[in-house]
Amino acid sequence: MSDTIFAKIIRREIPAQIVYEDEHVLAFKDIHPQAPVHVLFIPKQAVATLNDLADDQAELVGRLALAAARYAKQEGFAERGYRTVMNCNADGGQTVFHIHLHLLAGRSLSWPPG
Ligand code: DGP
Repeated sequence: MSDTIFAKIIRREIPAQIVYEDEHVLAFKDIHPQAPVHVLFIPKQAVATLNDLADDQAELVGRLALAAARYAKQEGFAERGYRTVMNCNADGGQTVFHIHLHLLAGRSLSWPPG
């Protein structure tokens, strides 16, 4: 499996503003925030894209969603609202090939995204 910048963050080889960690999930602030709150939730187990997720890895994405929702509640913006996004491949705008759930909040987000 090819190494990515997120694998380096998991191994603490490069710094990141980590906001949450457990056995399976790491969450840190996006380096190019697109909203006042922009956090990336990643599995510690590397999967390149959503296309590569196996049937027996469903839990892995569920954990990202649960961790993001918990963070939204903890930080007090769950009721006001937020967006979670997982980009896939070129047309989806994916640039880092280790799946990640974007959590965006802190402003009113327009739809559809560009
Ligand atoms: P995507 O385009 O969906 O693959 O999102 C990748 C995100 O990762 C993008 O919003 C910028 C962020 N990112 C890229 N490199 C780094 C890094 O070294 N540190 C942090 N914190 N975020 C990064």
